[in-house]
Amino acid sequence: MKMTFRWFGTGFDSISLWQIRQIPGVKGVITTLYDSVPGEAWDVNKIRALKKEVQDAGLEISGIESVNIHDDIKTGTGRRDEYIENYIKTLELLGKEDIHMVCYNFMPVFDWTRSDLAKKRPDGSTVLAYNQADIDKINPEEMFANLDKKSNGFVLPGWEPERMRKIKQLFDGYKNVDKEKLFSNLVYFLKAIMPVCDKYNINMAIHPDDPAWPVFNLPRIITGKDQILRMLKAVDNVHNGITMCTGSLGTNPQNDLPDIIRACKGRIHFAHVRNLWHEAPGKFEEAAHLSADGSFDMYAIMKALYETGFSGPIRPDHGRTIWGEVSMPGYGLYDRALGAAYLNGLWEAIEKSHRAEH
Ligand code: CS2
Ligand code: MN
Repeated sequence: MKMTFRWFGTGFDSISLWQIRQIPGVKGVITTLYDSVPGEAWDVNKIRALKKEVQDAGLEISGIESVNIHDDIKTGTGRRDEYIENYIKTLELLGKEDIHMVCYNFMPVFDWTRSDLAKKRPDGSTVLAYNQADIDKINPEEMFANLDKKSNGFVLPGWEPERMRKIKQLFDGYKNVDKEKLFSNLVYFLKAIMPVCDKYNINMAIHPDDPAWPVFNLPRIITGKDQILRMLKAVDNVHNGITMCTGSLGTNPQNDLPDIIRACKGRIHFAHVRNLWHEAPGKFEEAAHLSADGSFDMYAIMKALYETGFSGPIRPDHGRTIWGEVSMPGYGLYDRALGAAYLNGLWEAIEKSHRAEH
């Protein structure tokens, strides 16, 4: 594995590259052109400038999170081919700049959903949390307004205000799109982009749905082991892979995370490793990365990654807000740096005990 850190770019992130460079073991960043609009082809000069900025700071771009997908591709309208063409152009530019991993998601309308961005824990830290009962009481506009108020002034990934202003129209587009339709639109998209991925050796890494069940009656298709294996098989090319996001798949306690890792051997191109604490069905909060702080066995997760030969970028995921930091919720420096150090520690121990045994 290669330890990395998510960075939204100068002007969008409260953290700078020099801070990231000082986290032990972090070699690269996972970044994006944060102000790019889904559906548009990226600008080569902006990609090059980003790459230079990262390299000048002594780091590398280890992958892109995300190149977002236009809703017309997800719903399969007459314009999808045009947007897919643009996506292919972007992939081509990234490949030429020696960037070989792209994370994306296929969630309708919005990315991850939470009911609270700053739930207070007994130690005074705050975390992102989800309670289905709270979500059931509100509509998507209200949820967006609540989240926006608590975002500390940062644009949340996947919750760009321009898109959210069109939320009704976006929902309308999904009226006739059920799970099967969404799945076949994903397969259509993947088949169309595989040739450029083959040519430039780009690993596509779909991010699981978060939470791993339908929200606001919108279909969700990347929710567990069977669904993932079906997707991998439908386009059986090594460049069609996944982001193993423990925090997203783990929202459903039925998902056995180490088992999913083993089942997807060779097709995991990126890993988001974080912990959650399950309070009750449909009610969870994000925890520190440490196993003892949440519901997951982080050692078993890292061991499964190690034993399946995972060699891609990995990053700590959402962290708690601690020590008075003000940042994009989930994306502060302190707790994610603690997370990276902890994951590095687990990995070192697993690696050394394997070597001693063999
Ligand atoms: C991320 C997602 O913050 C998060 O939860 O893991 O927003 C992720 O970047 C996207 O779903 C990938 O497209
Ligand atoms: Mn994730």
